[in-house]
Amino acid sequence: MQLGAHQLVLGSRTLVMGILNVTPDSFSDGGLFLDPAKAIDRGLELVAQGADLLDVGGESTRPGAPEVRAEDELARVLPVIAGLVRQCPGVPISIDTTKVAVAQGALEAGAVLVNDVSGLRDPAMAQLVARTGAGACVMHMRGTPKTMQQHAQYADVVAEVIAELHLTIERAGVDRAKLFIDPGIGFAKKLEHNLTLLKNLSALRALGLPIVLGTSRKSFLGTLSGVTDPAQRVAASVASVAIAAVAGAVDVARVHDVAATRQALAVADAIRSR
Ligand code: HH2
Repeated sequence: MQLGAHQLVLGSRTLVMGILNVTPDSFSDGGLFLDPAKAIDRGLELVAQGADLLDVGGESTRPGAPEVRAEDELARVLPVIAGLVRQCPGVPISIDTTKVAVAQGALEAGAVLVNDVSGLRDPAMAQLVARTGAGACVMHMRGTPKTMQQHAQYADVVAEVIAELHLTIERAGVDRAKLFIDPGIGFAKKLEHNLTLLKNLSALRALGLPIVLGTSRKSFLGTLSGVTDPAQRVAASVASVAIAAVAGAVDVARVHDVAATRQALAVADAIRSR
């Protein structure tokens, strides 16, 4: 996939998208990288650990997170994106936002992919992506981060997620050559839904688009493992990605713990390609 000047090779190994949250309140790393210099250093560290892309976000999407004004979100992410584009020009930068103004500012600063957890729901976001030729990740969610857990009701979670992603993509009308899809683990999903989706993730291949998977440090892993501190859920996170990779159901793993994930994926990808 061509993203700006970057050529992403999909399919030969699972790529790793390093998470860079420039927020005071993200569920696992809030406040650690709010200072732009610290965030840029963290981005460089993730690249040194083997991140193929960096996903920069200025607003937490954890359930019930307060909304951030576009100008505040821009003030958080722009210096970080500009710094990373300057210091690691070979690494594509993604902007994790649902706001058109933030996506536009980020693209102008050198980001090449819009990671929108609302799935390009705002027609202006879809138009921005279409007009600029940026890449986009369309994630499945119902409602908003504030309301999503009320919508976690499914008769057949896999079929419904596929059907809703299909509808969203059709409605957005953007170039499929630049699109990723994402099942939205933890977004309008209960434990049972996350597990069923993970077990059947390769069913999403029916949509014919590369798959991004974000399980990293999420609360369902805490429920399963009994580990309450999200930062300590590295083994559980890595296991979930490796299992999906062996099944050939993930193209890009969105993770906080890049080094550990790359180590596991070296094994998982080798097994998958037998
Ligand atoms: N998960 C989060 C945020 N953005 N984007 C995609 N495509 N897929 C995901 O699963 C996903 C996402 C939530 O994780 P995190 O960024 O670590 O936390 P917070 O939203 O609290 O900043």
